[in-house]
Amino acid sequence: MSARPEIRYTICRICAAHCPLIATSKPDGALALHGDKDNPLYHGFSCVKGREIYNVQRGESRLLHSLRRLPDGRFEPIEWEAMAAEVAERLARIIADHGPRSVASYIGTYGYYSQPGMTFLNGLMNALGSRMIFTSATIDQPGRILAQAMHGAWLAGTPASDQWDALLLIGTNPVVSMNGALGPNPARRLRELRARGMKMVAIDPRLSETARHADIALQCRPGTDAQILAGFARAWLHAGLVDADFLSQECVGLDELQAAVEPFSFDLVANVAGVSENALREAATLLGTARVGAIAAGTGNNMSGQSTLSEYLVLALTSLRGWWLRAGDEKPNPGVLIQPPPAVAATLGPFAAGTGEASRIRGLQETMLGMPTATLSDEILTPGEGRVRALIVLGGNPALAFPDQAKAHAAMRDLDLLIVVDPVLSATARSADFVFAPKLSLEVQDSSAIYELFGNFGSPGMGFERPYAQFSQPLLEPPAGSDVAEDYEFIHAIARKMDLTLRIKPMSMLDPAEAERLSTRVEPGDRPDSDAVWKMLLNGSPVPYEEVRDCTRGRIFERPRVTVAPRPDGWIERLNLGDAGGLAELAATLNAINNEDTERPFRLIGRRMRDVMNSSWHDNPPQLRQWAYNPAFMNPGDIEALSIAPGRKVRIRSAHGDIVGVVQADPAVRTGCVSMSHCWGQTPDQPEDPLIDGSNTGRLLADDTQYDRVSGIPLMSGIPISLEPVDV
Ligand SMILES: Nc1nc2c(c(=O)[nH]1)N[C@H]1C(S)=C(S)[C@@H](COP(=O)(O)OP(=O)(O)OC[C@H]3O[C@@H](n4cnc5c(=O)[nH]c(N)nc54)[C@H](O)[C@@H]3O)O[C@H]1N2
Ligand SMILES: Nc1nc2c(c(=O)[nH]1)N[C@H]1C(S)=C(S)[C@@H](COP(=O)(O)OP(=O)(O)OC[C@H]3O[C@@H](n4cnc5c(=O)[nH]c(N)nc54)[C@H](O)[C@@H]3O)O[C@H]1N2
Ligand code: SF4
Ligand SMILES: [Mo]
Repeated sequence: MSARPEIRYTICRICAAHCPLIATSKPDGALALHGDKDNPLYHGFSCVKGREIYNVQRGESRLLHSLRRLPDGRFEPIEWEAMAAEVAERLARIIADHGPRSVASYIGTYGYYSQPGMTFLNGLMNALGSRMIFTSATIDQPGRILAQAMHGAWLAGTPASDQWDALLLIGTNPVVSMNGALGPNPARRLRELRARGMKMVAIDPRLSETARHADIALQCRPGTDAQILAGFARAWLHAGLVDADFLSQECVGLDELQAAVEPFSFDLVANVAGVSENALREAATLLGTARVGAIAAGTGNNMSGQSTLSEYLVLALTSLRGWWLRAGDEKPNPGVLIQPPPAVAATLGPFAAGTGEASRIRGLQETMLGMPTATLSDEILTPGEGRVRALIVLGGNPALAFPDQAKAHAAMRDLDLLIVVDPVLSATARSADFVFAPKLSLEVQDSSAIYELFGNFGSPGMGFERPYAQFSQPLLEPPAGSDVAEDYEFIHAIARKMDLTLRIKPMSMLDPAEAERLSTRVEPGDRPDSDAVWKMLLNGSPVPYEEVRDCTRGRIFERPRVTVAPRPDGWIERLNLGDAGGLAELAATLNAINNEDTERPFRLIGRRMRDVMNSSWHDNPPQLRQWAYNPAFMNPGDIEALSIAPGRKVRIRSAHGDIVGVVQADPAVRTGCVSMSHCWGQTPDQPEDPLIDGSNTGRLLADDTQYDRVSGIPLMSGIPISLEPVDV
């Protein structure tokens, strides 16, 4: 019998879905990766980004050593523990001179997907006494979490997708982005649900890969989601298509909501949003007559000027229909690695979104999501007490990702100390004083816990709808001759040199007393291995860590059934449909109805591209087969009217800046819109070839002119622009 290649299992942590992958060794020792057909939730799903992780992790751009900047600007390799000692010394000096607030951290995409690193970095910031913790969440979909402060959070959560008669998707394209609503294999789930009779309405200026399966697709003008949702609320209230029992028992503020949505007749909304009155009416009826349904939104509505407002209306509409799990319903996932909120039919909140630390910028403040990231550049560049002087970046790339790219790049350069944890010399790392080269996913332990956690944030169809979990063990040693360690080891080495004790909290969202009880002290002299760290992160997990650790192939766990309990007697909190701030913001949209900009007649809208994740690994050929840059997708009619040939370059100008893009015809894009992905291009000090590097749309965005009053997320989609052909 010939030897069969050994089959092993891992997890892709490129995006939220954390797909299980099967790894087999090729004769040359390389790993071939593919999806797991027998997996009960993913059913073999994987994408090219995941199947390429071996190649990118073993690719030429990977850093095999940490780097220190020399006085002449060049980098030299440095042994990582020695680097941690130098970093510690410089941080101590900065704190002595400027106070703890002068030290900030920024956690980007791979900070979230490297939970040991993120938790240790948060622990270090707490130990230093700085609340200047920034994450990508406040330039992403911050309203999704922060609107719950205004509306309240329904503890029992949302019904599972097999219950839905209808789904409303707003500004999200889960089939490509895995952004929730349809679980970990969205295309398949959508097919199954539609075969069962589920109807779908999509609101998106582009007929996206998901929206094209909708029964009704509302290809709206960007930035008109709140008006459309207000129109739905009005229609439901007029027609009595609301859950009157739920409203009377669980909600307050109905009269205020009713008054606030009254001006939003479909006649007016059709005009504002540029969609047909008939389609709006049909969509409202389809959704309003569904017994159980779900509403999920994404970056589209959050980035187009109505983040908290549109998400507040998502919650209000969900409550009008009573689309929450109710007493007696079974909770689909009682939890494996993550403690779910208590299964009771009751409301937590409303509560204050702000949580303490004031930003020095634009009167904004810290929220549950940390400090407002769109203020970080100004926190660095603006002189005065508390100015940020040192920044630790974990798995993020501000120089390509932040709105107002030129300012963000200048801010990175202005810091006294920039430390970047990144496997490549990213656009941001090029400005760093120290770059730490981490171990990568195939070389470390990992788990499905983060996707399970995302399922507890109150958005339907996010996370696992069954008690599923997977744990992965390292499949590879780091490359020969490398000097790498895990993100958390580096952060802990800094703490050790500064003689700081770190408190490591579990990943679950817990009340403060419980979080304190389940947190672990890591002393300077400790050397926790990865196993010990995961045990800390999963402390208090519904299934004990030891039972899950060996489950390297994802599976569904036997868990006792959990039924939602009725609201306990004396519980006073109720969902608030009448938040004054939110409704005032809705009223203000009535004044902004004729915002035509004749100088800038087009609107730049955001999108994600299937084969790349934000700025990561744009140098891997199999991921660039379809697009090696980020085209400016436009409706063919617009291209013809402008007499630009597809494939030609155009100068794209906003009120803030300009870039050159490459035009690509796409009939799915609404007339008047230019659909372009983010995190491409170069920093402003480098030449940028749009056909090779792509174009950085962040250069077109201002971070300080139009922004959300709660999270500070600036206008990042629906940007007024002009287009002009570029002569070669
Ligand atoms: N104009 C515009 N701007 C946008 C957006 C938009 O739609 N339009 N979207 C915004 C959104 S939603 C987001 S989330 C942000 C993204 O903002 P960021 O998270 O700051 O940007 P990323 O490109 O995701 O940065 C990921 C970094 O992690 C590194 N990395 C990859 N693998 C690993 C790993 O295993 N470990 C570590 N430590 N690092 C790793 C990559 O090399 C890369 O440098 O961009 C925002 N910016
Ligand atoms: N392949 C891939 N997957 C990714 C990423 C990636 O870069 N590549 N990035 C990851 C990240 S960081 C995030 S945050 C998630 C985001 O996940 P999603 O929110 O699903 O992001 P997109 O796929 O860009 O879908 C946003 C949709 O909003 C539409 N849109 C733009 N403006 C408006 C508007 O004003 N109103 C409405 N209603 N729609 C609008 C766009 O046309 C687009 O189809 O995806 C993640 N997944
Ligand atoms: S969908 Fe996301 S997690 Fe799954 S293989 Fe692709 S990049 Fe990896
Ligand atoms: Mo994001």
